[in-house]
Amino acid sequence: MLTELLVQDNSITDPFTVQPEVLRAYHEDGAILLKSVFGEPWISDLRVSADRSLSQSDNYFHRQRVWENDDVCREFCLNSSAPAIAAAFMGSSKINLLYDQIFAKTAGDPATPWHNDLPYWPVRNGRAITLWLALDVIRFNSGPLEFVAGSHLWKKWYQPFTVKKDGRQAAFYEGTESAFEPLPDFEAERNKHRILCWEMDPGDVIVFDGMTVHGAKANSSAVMRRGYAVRFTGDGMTYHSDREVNKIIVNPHLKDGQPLDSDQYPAINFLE
Ligand SMILES: O=C(O)CCC(=O)C(=O)O
Repeated sequence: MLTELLVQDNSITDPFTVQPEVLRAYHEDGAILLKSVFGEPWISDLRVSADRSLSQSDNYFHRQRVWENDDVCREFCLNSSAPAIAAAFMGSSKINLLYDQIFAKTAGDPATPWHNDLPYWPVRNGRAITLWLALDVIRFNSGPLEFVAGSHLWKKWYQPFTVKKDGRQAAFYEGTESAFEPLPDFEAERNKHRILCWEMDPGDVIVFDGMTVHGAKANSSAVMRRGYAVRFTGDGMTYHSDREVNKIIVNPHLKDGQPLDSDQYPAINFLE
């Protein structure tokens, strides 16, 4: 197994500027760790939001579209430096918030299966990115994310699947509109790939491309790990309603091919 344990200080000095070497590494690998991006009170406030929203859910593994009913998450998604970071990594002057998602792995929870995200999302024809913010200390034994370096460049739309309440893989979606590729057994073929995996401290962010194959290790520690994922799309992305897949994030007010701008996917503009 090739696991790259990078300890980097990819801190963003100005939210609108990412150092060229950081951007280059992101474009090559499809994922990068940024250290100490967010501090207090974001972390404490988002932990409260995460716990509240997960406790209202019958699914303690994850919860989607939290920002629409939570002021802290709304502020983070729309008015923190998160949108500017997403815009800088995508090279977009206008982005849309697609949705946000809280993830928790309690002690003993299983691995998150390998997948890439864009096949689950009702969007096409542009770039998408996730900012995944650590809300807890995340060590190699407490469910860190893992990424197949460079897999975003393969342009493979892997067959999406449903998950059980603890995040384990359930059935593949059937009857989806798009022709998806069969999902390889990435776990079995780990040593064919360069796998990126980082320990994280609260406030660290992993930025990753919507096409990068990723998963997360099991939480074999005694402590919970929570993460907050915010998904943005870049210039030119349009709506595409594959209603079989992830019904929670489709937008009934949009038609296929339309720009995403809407109450559900708010646009955020940056001066060029
Ligand atoms: O936190 C996890 O276990 C999974 C995260 C993930 O798959 C994602 O953010 O797309």
